[in-house]
Amino acid sequence: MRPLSFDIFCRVVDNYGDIGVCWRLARQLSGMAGVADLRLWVDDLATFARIAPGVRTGLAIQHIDAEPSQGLLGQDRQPRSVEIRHWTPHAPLPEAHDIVVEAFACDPPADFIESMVRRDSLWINLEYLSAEDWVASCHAQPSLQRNGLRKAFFFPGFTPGTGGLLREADLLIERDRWQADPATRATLLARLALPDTDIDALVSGGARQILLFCYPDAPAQALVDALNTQQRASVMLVPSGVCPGLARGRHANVTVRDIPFLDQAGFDRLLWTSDLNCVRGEDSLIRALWAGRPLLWHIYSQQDLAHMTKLQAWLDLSPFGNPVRQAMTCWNSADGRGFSAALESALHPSAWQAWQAASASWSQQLAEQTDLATSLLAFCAQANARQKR
Ligand code: TRH
Repeated sequence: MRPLSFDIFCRVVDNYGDIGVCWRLARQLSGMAGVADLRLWVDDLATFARIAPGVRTGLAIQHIDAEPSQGLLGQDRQPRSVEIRHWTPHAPLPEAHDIVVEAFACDPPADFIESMVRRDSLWINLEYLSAEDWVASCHAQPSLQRNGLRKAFFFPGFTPGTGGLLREADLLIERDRWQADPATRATLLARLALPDTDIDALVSGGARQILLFCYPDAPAQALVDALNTQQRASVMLVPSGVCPGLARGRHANVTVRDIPFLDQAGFDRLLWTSDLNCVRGEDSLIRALWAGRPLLWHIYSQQDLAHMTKLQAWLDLSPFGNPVRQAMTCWNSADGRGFSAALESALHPSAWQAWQAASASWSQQLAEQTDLATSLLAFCAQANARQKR
């Protein structure tokens, strides 16, 4: 079968999740044997550059390294690059590729759709992540288009019958190798420009490393309060600009520090070295699951509390015990008092051990599912083969 070429369209609505998911998908697909050319169209290069520092904001077309993470990855990496197109109203539009992925219903330009008709491209709408039951029944369903184009909805998901989760080949092996080498952690912490006292506390003083990546309404002070009930000190790492209402510096036994944004590979490594990962949205949740460490999810809020139904569906699938579920429900309801009490219970030594074990085994279990990029490529290859018959 001939390799397939891809266009991926990404509109940054807000935050980093739209480009986070598309960049990860583009990088993974571009390294796969069944994929020929790949273009990633992005309307907001400034946001993209925060998670991929190689991106230049003034360029209409550029090729950037798919796996940068300066100094943190092994030397045996083959450099791979991805073609980035700045998607503006006047961007020149080449002929469409075999497969056109629009992320989160972002609407490719009308002239480009005409080119898709000429090419008979397969049109994929990559949907948002949800653990709700209905996802499997809607996944991969065709949607007939008046212009004759074949279009399908592709849903990521946690269960068989969905498109799966983004996970690079050998990610967990790489994670285990990284976690087994303490020197790598020290290199990463040094890159965050933390004071030596914090690095010592984390590397040799037994302090708990907490990553705090949440939306502004998370009861972050209650997290600090709960950690302060513990004998073990904590160092909380907060990506710059996140949770501006939380004072930086010492809060008794908890130290809160700003850290710079990392590229995605560096961010993964930060998750792999933290004891508790507070993550948000869509992509950082999945990466924290692959870290196999305790996590607190701050879900992206939606109208009419639709996000609480999504959160419950995900908690129902999870192997977590009651205090953890309760903590996550309160974290997402801005219920600081309820959150502190639940988290204190979840940090009790036996509950903490159970949380750690459940996190590690869920990660392993989810990794048995086919990953999203592999499922997507297989789906596209099959659809194209059927079309040719
Ligand atoms: O930034 P987010 O809140 O994005 C959100 C969600 O995706 C939400 O579902 C969506 O509707 C909305 O955007 C439009 O959280 P998320 O999804 O975790 O994306 C963050 C991305 O940023 C992820 O790819 C990880 C990356 N990242 C880095 O690469 N380096 C960093 O230092 C940090 C903090 C994040």
